[in-house]
Amino acid sequence: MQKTKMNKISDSRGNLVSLESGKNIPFEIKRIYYLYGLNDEPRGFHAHKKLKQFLFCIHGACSVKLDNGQSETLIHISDPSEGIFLDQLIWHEMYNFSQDCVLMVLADDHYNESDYIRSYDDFKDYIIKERTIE
Ligand code: T46
Repeated sequence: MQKTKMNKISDSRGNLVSLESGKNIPFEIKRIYYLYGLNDEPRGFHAHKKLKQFLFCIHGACSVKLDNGQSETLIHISDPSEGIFLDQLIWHEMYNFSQDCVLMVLADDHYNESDYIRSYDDFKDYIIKERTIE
């Protein structure tokens, strides 16, 4: 649960980062959404049962807490060429947004509310059940 550095193509005009399904993004991208105009209210506080995502802070900065049910990782993200892979079944919380923060998220599926686990207790129960089945 760490940041991934993407290849940055830089020249005198600035920087370019290319994101490609199945190459530096380990899934087929079906949806892109972005968050901006954020304030001091934290977001997230859920996990996804199946959805895989890649999160980029393409402007400004924020902090992301990731929790796989066994350990927590706190990541500060402010470099547009760095992304965070949000695998399925990772509880995530985002906060400390700078005023100019723009979070762009690539997802491997369309929006589906039934894929969300929005209670931490339910998340813990769910991963215990998943691990018992494996
Ligand atoms: C995630 C983190 C990183 C839609 O209608 N379509 C969409 O594609 C999305 C992402 C959300 N929505 C609706 C669902 C809610 O009624 O927009 C509303 C706000 O969503 P939510 O409270 O889930 O927002 P965040 O910032 O807590 O979480 C979002 C994503 O929902 C989530 O998948 O992983 O960003």
